Amino acid sequence: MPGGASNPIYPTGMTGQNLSLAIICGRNGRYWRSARVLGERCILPGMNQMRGTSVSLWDDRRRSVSGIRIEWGPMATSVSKETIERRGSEKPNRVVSILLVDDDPGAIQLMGRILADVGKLLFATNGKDALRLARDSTPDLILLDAEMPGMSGFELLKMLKAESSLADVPVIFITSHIEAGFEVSALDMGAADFIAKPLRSSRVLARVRTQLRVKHLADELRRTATTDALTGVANRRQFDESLEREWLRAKRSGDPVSLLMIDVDHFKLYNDLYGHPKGDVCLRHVTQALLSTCKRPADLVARYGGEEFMILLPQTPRHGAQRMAQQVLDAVATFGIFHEDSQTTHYVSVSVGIGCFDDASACRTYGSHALLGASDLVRAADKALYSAKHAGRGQAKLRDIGDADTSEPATGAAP
Ligand code: GH3
Ligand code: MG
Ligand code: MG
Ligand code: MG
Repeated sequence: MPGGASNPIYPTGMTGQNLSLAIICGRNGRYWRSARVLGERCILPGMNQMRGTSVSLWDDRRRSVSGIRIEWGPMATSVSKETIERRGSEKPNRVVSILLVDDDPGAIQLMGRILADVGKLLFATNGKDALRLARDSTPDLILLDAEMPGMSGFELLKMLKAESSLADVPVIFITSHIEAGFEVSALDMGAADFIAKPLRSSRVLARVRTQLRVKHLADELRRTATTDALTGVANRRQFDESLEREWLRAKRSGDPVSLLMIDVDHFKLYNDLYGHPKGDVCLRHVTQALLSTCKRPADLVARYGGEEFMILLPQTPRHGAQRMAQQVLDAVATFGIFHEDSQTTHYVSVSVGIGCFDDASACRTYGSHALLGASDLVRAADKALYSAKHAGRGQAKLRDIGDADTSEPATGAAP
């Protein structure tokens, strides 16, 4: 392996060409990336030093490119076998945040000192400020004084529990009341725990740490219940819930909504040729490609099942969805995952079915969309996908929600 750390890969005389790069890691790994030759330099998206690896370049017809000089060195960003396998399940380490609410600044100072090393602390001396801070930052835990002028701790607790985004934030009540009845009503209202004043640092720390542990486990449980284990994106359950919500919203507001159903082409052949574990890595790469096309926070990428994915596009009319579909096709092609047995291209490709509901939907004009459901949008996308497969794969087709059950032909997806 050529080892000059400062030597990039220089194909010669290949300017403007797309090449595939095989990276062979030790005995058991082989990854394909597409590379574009700009000037003299071979640009490899997402590549950096990979120690102990060798590389080869191939042209579009899978011939080893002759007359080129391949040297190895650091490139722009890094990808390693571990990185590829971890992709999709990565989660950055997050600092916990705790909101302290008490009308007595002395009590806040004391709690602040006790909890200084536990996480990021936020403070409020009345219920109104506390509610605003909680809405803005969704803390991991709230320590709440029961007796405050204006909005009491009990009133604030009731409001927190009524907001879906804050209902799961544990609240520890702090009070000088020590009667059992007081404690029971706080717990009945949804408080997670109870600490009596005067505050002792060991007791506060132990109770806070316990609640943070429970909260972490509950968050993990929620995450795994809604996340696809292989790819890290939303699973079928989360997709179904989001689609239902967005469809009801679109029906009510009249906003458009579109759906891309994406299916990997000839994926059975990919598994047959390279084996299931490589097939899994390929699905992760396809997921990365799909994620790279989503720019808006409301867009949702989900694994629908097997090698089928969905991208839910709220407030997106058909021309926007058509543009997105083209970006999806391009993004998957840019990954340049070699698929020698594909009957479409020699790389992994996808077909896309677009289902849409927007101003151009005839059902809107006649008001019949009131009778349609979220499943009609899925059926429209599914039928469009079938047309894309039938037309030769590696392309997108579009179908209006109103045509989910008609024999109207799907339209091509060029924006
Ligand atoms: P088409 O172009 O018509 O979609 O053909 P296809 O081969 O992609 O479709 P088919 O439905 O015949 O095969 C889908 C394959 O996807 C078969 C199955 O083994 C594979 N698959 C489904 N889920 C997974 C998975 O989680 N990992 C891997 N490696 N393969 C999977
Ligand atoms: Mg007080
Ligand atoms: Mg399929
Ligand atoms: Mg398929």
